[in-house]
Amino acid sequence: MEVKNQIILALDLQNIEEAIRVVNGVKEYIDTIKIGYPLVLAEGLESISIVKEEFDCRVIADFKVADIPPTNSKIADLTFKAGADALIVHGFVGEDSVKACLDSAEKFNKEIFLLTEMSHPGASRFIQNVAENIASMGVDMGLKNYVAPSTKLDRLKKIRSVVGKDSFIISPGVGVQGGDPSQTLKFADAIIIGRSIYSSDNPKKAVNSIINSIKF
Ligand code: OMP
Repeated sequence: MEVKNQIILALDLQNIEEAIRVVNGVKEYIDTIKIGYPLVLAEGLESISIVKEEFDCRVIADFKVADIPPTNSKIADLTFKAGADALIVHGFVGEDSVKACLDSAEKFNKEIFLLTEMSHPGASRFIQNVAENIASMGVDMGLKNYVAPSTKLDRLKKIRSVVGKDSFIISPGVGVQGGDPSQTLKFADAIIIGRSIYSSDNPKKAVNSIINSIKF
C-alpha cells in the first residue's frame, strides 16, 4: 500500500486559513483528512467542502456520533450533504443508532467508521470493557471500517482479530499520545496523526520524518 493512503491528517485547527496552510505543506503525502469539531465549530460545516475543493482529498468527518437513531440520522444526513466522504460513529450507543448512520451513508453513497475503543488513558475504565463487543456488533452489521487505538497495541491487535484481516482499521494516538507508526501499522491500515504534524514548525518535515520512521 502507498504511504499516501496510510497517513490521515487530523486537522484539529480552529482557523481555516491556518488549516489550508498546513495541508498545503503536506498534500503530496496525504490524500485523506479528518475534520472534527474544532475546525467545524470554529469555521462552520463548510470547512469540509472548502478543504475538499482546495485539495481534492477524501474527508472523514469525526463527529463521533452517539445519539438516538432519529438524531443520528439528521447528523449523518447533514454531514454527508456537506460533502464528507465518511463519518466516525460511536459504537457504544448500540446497533439501532449505528444503523441510522449506516442508512444515511448508503443513501448518499458514503461510508461510516465504527469507533470501537479510544486512545486516551480514561478510556480503559468504560469503553475498553465493551470494545470487542462493539467490534463484533460491527462485524454482524457488515461494516468494514473501524477506529481503534494505537496507544494500546494489545487492544488494537485484539480488535483486528475480531474484525478480521479484510476490514479497514484507522488508528489514532500516533505521536503526541505515544503511539508508534510502525508498530501501529502492523495491525492497522492507516494511522491518524494531528498535533505531531500541524503543531510542527515544519509540517512537511514532520510528515517526512514519520514516513522515514515507518519500517515496511
Ligand atoms: P493527535 O493526538 O493530535 O495526533 O490527534 C488525534 C486525533 O484522533 C484527534 O482528532 C482525536 O480526536 C482523534 N481520536 C483520538 O485521538 N483517539 C480516539 O480514540 C479516537 C479518535 C478519533 O476518532 O479520530
